[in-house]
Amino acid sequence: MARVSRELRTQVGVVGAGPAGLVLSHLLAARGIDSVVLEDRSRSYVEQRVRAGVLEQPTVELLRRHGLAERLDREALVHHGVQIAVDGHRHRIDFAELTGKGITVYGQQEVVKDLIAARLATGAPIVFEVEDVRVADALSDRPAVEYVDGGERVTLRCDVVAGCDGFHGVCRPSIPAGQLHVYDREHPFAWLGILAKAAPTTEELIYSRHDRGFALYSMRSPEVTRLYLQVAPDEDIAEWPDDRIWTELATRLPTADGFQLLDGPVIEKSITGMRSFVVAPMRFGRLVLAGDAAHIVPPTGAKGMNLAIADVHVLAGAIERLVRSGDESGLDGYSATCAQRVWRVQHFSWWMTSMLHRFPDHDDFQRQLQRAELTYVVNSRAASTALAENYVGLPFGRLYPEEDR
Ligand code: RFL
Ligand code: PHB
Repeated sequence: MARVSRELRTQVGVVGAGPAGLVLSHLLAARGIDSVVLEDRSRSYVEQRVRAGVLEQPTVELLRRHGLAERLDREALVHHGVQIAVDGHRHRIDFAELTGKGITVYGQQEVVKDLIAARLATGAPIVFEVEDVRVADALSDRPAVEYVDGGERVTLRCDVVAGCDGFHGVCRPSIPAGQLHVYDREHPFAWLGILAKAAPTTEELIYSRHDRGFALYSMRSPEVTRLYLQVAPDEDIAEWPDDRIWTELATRLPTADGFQLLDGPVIEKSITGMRSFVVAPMRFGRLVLAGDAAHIVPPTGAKGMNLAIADVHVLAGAIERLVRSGDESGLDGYSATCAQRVWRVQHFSWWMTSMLHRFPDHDDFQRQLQRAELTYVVNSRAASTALAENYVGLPFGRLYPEEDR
């Protein structure tokens, strides 16, 4: 049992040391605003957690502007296009030509490592392995995060609590039922992802539509490949020994132009369900939600981490206004400003998902429609440009400033 004890004070209590919470803490520090980041896992756990790999250009530019991209600029892979395979035929979407931009392939855990190291180097706090985290007094102007640290109960009193604790965190559920509108859709498949010690045999990602289901070829470095297979939503990972995974990938990925898969030892293996989820508003009094705590997209558009960072870009400005001059207008507008991008990205992620996966309830008619759409997208310059523009990332900030709603 925790002893009753300390009360601490900061300007912003940040719950969660994922991309949203860590980037927020840096954006606040750059504005001279203090924060404490609270994380319920250990440092090594969050630094090892394998997840996203694709950074949009606006994400990379933001990290660079804040001096957080030094290792990224040395080690990351910059891609100028993406490949889409339709039934064994490969097409290239040329981002550079269509948008003048590109994407950066750099593991989320590498971003997290860099953000943690940079914050700790300045002496700013991240408290790992906190327990029993709760949000208190969200409707007052002195909200708090209560938690247990090393057996001691702490009350962290703040001006704002930022709920950056992901989909399974405690901040969103601490908002009373009825205050949030929930939009939720589960998709009828999951992704089985592996990291393999095998040199990538192509320079760009390949998204592959195949009658047996979707497959994705990605990478992390010149030595490590990242691969995904569409599987059933309730798939048991024990049913997928490595040789079954390689056989399935070797069926779904090869293309008529000779692309071949190179296998190697599997270093990591996991299954992720696919969901589209949004809550609105992303605020309850002085508790604000950002990133996966407020919304989830299926990973087909490679958007989740980028969207989390776009949220906190807006949030940092809103918090600055509040703490500098007591002006709540930024917080008042936060959810509506984010909603435009959230729904744009939801649509893009759903669209990519719907074009590329095998749907268990689709009949031949729907399969032909799906093929027709994908074939159009890869052959039409206008449609390819729409895909490319969304994939490389729409500029941060309010998406459509003239749409005043
Ligand atoms: P995170 O990363 O989940 O971080 C939340 C943090 O909060 C901690 N936490 C708590 N801390 C304190 N108290 C509590 N009670 C807490 N409960 C939880 C957690 O331990 C964690 O450290 O959320 P954040 O920061 O919003 O970031 C979101 C991204 O992680 C997520 O959207 C992406 O990983 C999604 N995603 C992708 N995004 C991209 O932009 N590009 C991609 O290529 C991409 N690929 C992917 C993905 C996600 C995947 N999976 C595994 C879901 C591929 C996959 C397979
Ligand atoms: C990844 O490299 O992990 C990755 C790439 C593209 C996606 C999702 C994940 O759409």
